[in-house]
Amino acid sequence: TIEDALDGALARREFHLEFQPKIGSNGGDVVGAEVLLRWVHPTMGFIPPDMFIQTAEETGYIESISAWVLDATCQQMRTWMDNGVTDIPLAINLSSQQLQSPELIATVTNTLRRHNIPPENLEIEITESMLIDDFEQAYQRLKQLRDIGIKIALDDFGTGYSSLSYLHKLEVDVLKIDRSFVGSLDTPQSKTIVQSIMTLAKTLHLSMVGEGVETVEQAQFLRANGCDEMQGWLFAKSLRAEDFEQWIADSEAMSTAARLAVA
Ligand code: G
Ligand code: G
Ligand code: MN
Repeated sequence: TIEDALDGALARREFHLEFQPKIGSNGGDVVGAEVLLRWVHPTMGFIPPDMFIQTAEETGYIESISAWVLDATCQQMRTWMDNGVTDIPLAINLSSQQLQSPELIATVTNTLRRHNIPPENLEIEITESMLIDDFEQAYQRLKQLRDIGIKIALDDFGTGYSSLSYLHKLEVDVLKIDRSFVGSLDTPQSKTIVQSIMTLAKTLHLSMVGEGVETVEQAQFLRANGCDEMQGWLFAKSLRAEDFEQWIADSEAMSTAARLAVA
């Protein structure tokens, strides 16, 4: 069903992007946003990425969908810069197939150039599982992206293989600590794990993002332990472009408790 529905979905404009703000732990500035792909099918309604990304990879539709995500992201950045809305960097999620695609570097370079976006404004999120199949290949691709000036974030950190040798060799810029740890911060065990990951990140001079922050207590714990940035429903859900603009413009958009936690 998904496979049939994907056929022509892009041309029928069934996809849109949403943006989830990343908040600086000290001061509460909006320091970036993650771009999340959304698919609203005319009869089936909202279909989350977890339900179609794999099928899109298996059927080859991922190629055009990913190119669209990258293009629409850069176009949105250009619009926001031109209109003085914001010049924060945007982070896109990459699928494992894209990382293996020989065209990745050219596509990224051309898209950035077409929209006149500095490479520093684009961040790419990858997961550890994407490195398993062909590490050497992935390593070379990521190195090329970094050489261009694009930042690389390791997403869902702690859930995959969390191999220290990968971390050592890869030279990523950002570690995103998985929301399963943040969500269970009420246990001493989780606290210790999160603290250990943050120590690791600090030692390796990586920037840390806490994902899935939902409560003031979680935000306070992350901040007290040196986590640089946070993302989660405590601050904002993912928002459509026009809602994101409103959210940015409205200094009261975050709850008082959320603002105090990062003040
Ligand atoms: O917020 P959400 O439920 O949409 O995210 C579910 C998963 O889908 C996350 O792991 C996220 O990384 C992934 N995802 C979201 N947008 C994209 C995208 O544009 N491309 C790829 N490959 N994955 C995405
Ligand atoms: O795997 P990745 O980190 O790219 O996935 C992002 C996913 O996390 C998206 O599905 C997004 O909607 C979801 N998300 C973002 N903030 C929160 C949060 O505070 N709580 C929960 N439960 N999910 C969140
Ligand atoms: Mn992500």
